[in-house]
Amino acid sequence: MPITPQWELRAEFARRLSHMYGKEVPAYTTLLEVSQAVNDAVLSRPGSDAERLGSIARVTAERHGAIRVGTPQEMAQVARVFAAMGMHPVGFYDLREAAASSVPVVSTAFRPTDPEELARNPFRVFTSMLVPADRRFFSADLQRRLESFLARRTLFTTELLVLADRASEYRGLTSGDAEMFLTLATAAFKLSTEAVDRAWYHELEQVSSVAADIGGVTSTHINHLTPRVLDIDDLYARMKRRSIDMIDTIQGPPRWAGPDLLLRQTSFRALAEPRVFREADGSVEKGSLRVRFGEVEARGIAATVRGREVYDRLTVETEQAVREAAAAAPVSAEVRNQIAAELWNQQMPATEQGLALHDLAYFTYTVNTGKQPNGHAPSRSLPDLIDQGWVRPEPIVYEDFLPKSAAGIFQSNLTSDGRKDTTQSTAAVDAAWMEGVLGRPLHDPYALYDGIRRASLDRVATELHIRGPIEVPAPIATSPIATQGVK
Ligand code: OOG
Ligand code: NI
Repeated sequence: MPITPQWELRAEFARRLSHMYGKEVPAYTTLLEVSQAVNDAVLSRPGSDAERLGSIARVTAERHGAIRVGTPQEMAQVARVFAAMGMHPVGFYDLREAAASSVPVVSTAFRPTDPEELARNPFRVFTSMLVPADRRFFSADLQRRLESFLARRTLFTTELLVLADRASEYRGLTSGDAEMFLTLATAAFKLSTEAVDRAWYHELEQVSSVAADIGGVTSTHINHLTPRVLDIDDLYARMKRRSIDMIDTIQGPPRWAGPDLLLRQTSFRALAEPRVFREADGSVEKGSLRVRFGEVEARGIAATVRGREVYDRLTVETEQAVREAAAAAPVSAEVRNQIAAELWNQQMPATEQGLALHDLAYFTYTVNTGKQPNGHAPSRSLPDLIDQGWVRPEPIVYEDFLPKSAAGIFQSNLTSDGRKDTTQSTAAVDAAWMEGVLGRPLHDPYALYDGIRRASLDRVATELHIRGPIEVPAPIATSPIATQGVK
């Protein structure tokens, strides 16, 4: 019987979610149209090397989703549903720390990890789970009531989970099973029409609107779906011209002289959506909630641990310089970008060659066939091989997220700041704990990028007859995920 492979399940799931979300949130459809126009415009620029960071077929279909769940059991079930489609947990993000307002969640992202799978369809889902045990947000009494509310709900049917496990075991499903799996999986993320208990929702909203969105209702839903664009500054300008209420800034690196690095994101305000509420007297009333929004992103080259350190330092320096400038005059988004770009232009090499040479970003390497041996044998040092022109770098796309930007996205769309009592103890929740919840390996993003680079260097060593492994510069620190969770 013909088998629908996992990547086709993933691509079709992304298509169906996109279709469903477009019907639920019409502004998303506008965003897709504008994104497409931006990408077409970039590709038609003379000498465009836009496809250096992914084929246009990949980029056009590329989305990330965001979902939020309440309990370790729900997180473990989500992991089974995504594993069916070849999406595995990568990275640990502690939004409780990264956000200034009340965001009581920790997160990971489910995504393909192999380069071939990413090229087929890179769909990824940023997945957050509540931490009701964290006393900075929840009292013991509220924790107990929240956990018992969550324990009574079922997000994923047994039928869906059985099909998911079957897909993982056989690396795909027969066409009948595939259709059923996709129908059930998509439906699990549809906005529910069930009545929301007004008092309960409101009580949680006092603590955090994210807590209310997750634990105030008996189902889950896709929070946003994000297309990828090749020029996010152009997209931002076009959306503003259409009078769409965008957040103030593009988060992440600035527009600067060098190539796109990591991730730049921006979003527009949550839209009020009609929902039904159950009142204290048992009556049912119509109302609305503003929890979902639109987001768009531009992806750049993955940074190494060293590059990430420079990025984090530049982010801090930018904040400081913006604060200083703001003391004299209000700082517009444009001025903010100028301040950041100036720092970047001073401190970050502005070419792929420079980023590779200083081990700031990840590349795969191929033998430079134009290179004439000049009497010297190629050395085993990667910087020497780059510097002497033996190898050519090809960028590896950043496939993950940035906790500060994620916190900014959460925050910019909250209906209230909520409460956070920083004098209370935190719940000890880290990457190792998350791995236990998931019941499967939690991948370290740096290790994945490193593995892709290493495989290419091993091929180069064979071709150039270099004995022993090619040496990359020693990292200056261990990977952040191994120590304190991805910062
Ligand atoms: C997730 C926010 C993070 C991103 O792109 O950084 C995110 C959420 O709002 O649930 O999606
Ligand atoms: Ni997002």
